[in-house]
Amino acid sequence: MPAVPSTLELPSSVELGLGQGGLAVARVFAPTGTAEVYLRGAHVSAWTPAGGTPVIWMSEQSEYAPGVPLRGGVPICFPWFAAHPTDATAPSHGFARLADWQLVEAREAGDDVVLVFVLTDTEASRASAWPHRFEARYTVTVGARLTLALEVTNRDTEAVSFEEALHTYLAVADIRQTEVAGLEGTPFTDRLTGPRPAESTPVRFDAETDRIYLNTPATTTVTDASTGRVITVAKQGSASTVVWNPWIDKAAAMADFGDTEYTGMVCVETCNIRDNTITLAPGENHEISASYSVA
Ligand code: TA6
Repeated sequence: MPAVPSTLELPSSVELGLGQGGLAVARVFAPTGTAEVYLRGAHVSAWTPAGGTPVIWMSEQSEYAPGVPLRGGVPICFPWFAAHPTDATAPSHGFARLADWQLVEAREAGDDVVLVFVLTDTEASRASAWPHRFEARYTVTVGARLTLALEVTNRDTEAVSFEEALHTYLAVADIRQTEVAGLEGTPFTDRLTGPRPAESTPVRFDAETDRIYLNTPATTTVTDASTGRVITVAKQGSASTVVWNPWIDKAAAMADFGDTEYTGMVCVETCNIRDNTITLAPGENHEISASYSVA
């Protein structure tokens, strides 16, 4: 399937080219911000608001090879989150981030640029651990804000359930001076130590942190005390949030993650996972979205 329909007209603010590893990439030059999106996984790998510094983080060690997800940016986790519950051979975080999405629309909207990517079921996906007919439509709006919206439609003749996450890696100057606020009062599951009671203070980082918050619509803020930058993550259609930093040992254990890179990133993930799994009747659709802004 061609990654871009030959009939697609691109505005002058959008260029299609080859990125790292020879992978197809769409580069966006809006007056209010720039961005890059690899067609592999419809993977946002960069977003910088005009006059600002990069907000999306990518590892210097990321691989750009078939079958290997990019490390950093905004991986789309679909139709399951983390390990598949029953199939140990299934890829972590689902197959969507490993698939080639099709760029079907590129247009200017005021000072913003809008890209729309589509992924539908394939013979490979139907043979996977999730044998369903679906359409996923991902709208990336680039400007002074970055807005990501994933709409999934059940194209099957039976009800379908799935997990989803916009697994966003945000750039910070120093994780040890960073806090994530907005989840106070919400209990969570620490993937390392199990269910934990709600905390009354923002999340701070002094060790590997991997927290799943369920049943929360909360907007979160990432405050980087060393630069004073505040990134706001506002979400719609999402009941779960994951906060992750691998810290020292896990960073060292990942070949596509530099040993000291953990200090420069934090994942704030906009999800519907675990108890917040989505179920759609035939023909039904659901949209999850996240909007990032910087002050
Ligand atoms: O979102 C947190 C998490 O589930 C962590 O446990 C860690 O595995 C991370 O995702 C990255 O997963 P990946 O499959 O991209 O290496």
